[in-house]
Amino acid sequence: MTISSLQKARYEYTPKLPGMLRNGIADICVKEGAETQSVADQEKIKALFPNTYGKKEITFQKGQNTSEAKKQVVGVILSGGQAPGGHNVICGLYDALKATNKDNELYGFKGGPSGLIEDDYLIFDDEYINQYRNTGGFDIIGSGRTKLETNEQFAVVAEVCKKHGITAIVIIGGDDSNTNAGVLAEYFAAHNTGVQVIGCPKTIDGDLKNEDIECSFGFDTATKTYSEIIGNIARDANSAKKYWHFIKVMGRSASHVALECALQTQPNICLVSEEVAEKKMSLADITNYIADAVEKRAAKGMNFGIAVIPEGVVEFVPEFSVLIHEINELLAGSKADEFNALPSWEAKYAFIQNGLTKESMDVFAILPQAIQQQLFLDRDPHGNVQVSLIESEKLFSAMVKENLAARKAAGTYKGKFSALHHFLGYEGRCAFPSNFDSDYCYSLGYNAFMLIQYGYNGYLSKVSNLSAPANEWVAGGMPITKMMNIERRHGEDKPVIKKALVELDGAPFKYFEAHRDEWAVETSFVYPGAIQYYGPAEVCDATTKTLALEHAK
Ligand code: FBP
Repeated sequence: MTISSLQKARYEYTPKLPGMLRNGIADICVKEGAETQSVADQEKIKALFPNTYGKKEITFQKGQNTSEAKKQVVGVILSGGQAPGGHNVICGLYDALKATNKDNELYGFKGGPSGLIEDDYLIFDDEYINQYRNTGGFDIIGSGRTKLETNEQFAVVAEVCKKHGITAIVIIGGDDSNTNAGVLAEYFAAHNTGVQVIGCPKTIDGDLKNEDIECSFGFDTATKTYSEIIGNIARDANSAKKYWHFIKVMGRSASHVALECALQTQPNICLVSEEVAEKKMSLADITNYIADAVEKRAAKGMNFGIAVIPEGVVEFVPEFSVLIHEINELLAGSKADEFNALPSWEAKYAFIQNGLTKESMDVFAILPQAIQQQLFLDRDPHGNVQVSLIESEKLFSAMVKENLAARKAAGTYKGKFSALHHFLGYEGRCAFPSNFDSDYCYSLGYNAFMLIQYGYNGYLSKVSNLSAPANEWVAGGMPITKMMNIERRHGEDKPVIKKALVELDGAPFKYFEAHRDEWAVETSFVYPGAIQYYGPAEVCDATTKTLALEHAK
């Protein structure tokens, strides 16, 4: 296998562990804290998790290891979208497991949760694992989006565990996967399987975050990668001075990624979906907001700029989500076939006009035709509009263009508007993890094994105090049930870990809000450059602005 010189150098990098995990396995002891309660709906969650509810929060400390000496056979899966650092979670887990007892074994189930159901696995050894240290990607065992959530699936998993003598499963995933990890832990406990379950918080979207989990891994590297690219585009814009760049960034629902990139690069515009929803902004409001900035900059001779658009924004525009809902209804069942059989776009348009309410038709009518067609063509297997595929960067630039044409006709705008479009997502999900993510992930994995070794079940590996140097990080675990509340999902009440959206009264948004009017009109771009792996700590170990602002005293 040919490898790059950076890859080779990264193999040699030693990830930094929290101070209390540094003295070797024999010197790690447990401190149990208070019993916990779920963040809401305590009675309901307690009833659903009789065996795993209310357990104590735990922290590791330096001190004599008092865990039981028994052979551990651990299974691990990666679940959902890729996030930089996943390999290091597995490396940390493996190293702690082998350092505890060289006969311990680590099984990697392939392709995500389905690997566990299908019993498709490999057993890690030094030679295999060493090729993945400090590298991006999930290709070490692959990932997948199968949900592990039914009792039938749990029963199969229990059989697979029994067959291999597996004592614990580690699930590396986002809010949904960790919710399911909690449900699986309860199932295992209720059925006396003796198998433990530990979760690790992953997702570049940054929306698995709460008072216990300061951030999910991968967010640091992905946002730094996108910010590098946005900064490079901004510098090109400022050099050529002739284009407005509309840049959509990943983040299926929450806008943490867009906001972090804005804090790093200071673009002229950054939409925040949560604000759009809170202020009930319409497409016209958003268009006007962007066009105002274009006009003001044009008046200063600056016919260029940067607008950052979060991937999920259109779903947060109230009138747009009503439209999507009506379209889903309009094409439900056999009506989709009727629609598809219509011979021309004109005939389809008439069908749509007939089926939508006047309010939704008004919204539909102002969309550029390419977006109108996209809403009816790109549909998921259930026939629903795939909102994440809507090219919102093109939608807003087309609407701004039209708006500016009207302003030109009215004589208020005399500039030139030429737009280019970008979508940043896959560019960052498998980047070489930053030092932060390399260290954080390795620590999460190492810590996950300590939780297993001390017999905990239904816990999320927790590493906190993350804005301080790694030596001061705090390692421990939190019961997953503590993070749960009841939400309505697919018409049913379900216990779930709450997805964290951007808080409009939180420090990162407040900072952005205080500066955005200036950034909109002036050219205040910041060019973060590429992630640095070697060099001064203030460059290489810097956390995200989000984390720094959230932790600022
Ligand atoms: P996870 O929540 O599973 O980590 O995935 C996040 C994400 O990267 C989103 O930002 C994006 O919308 C989605 O995955 C895309 O996933 P896919 O490539 O499977 O369509």
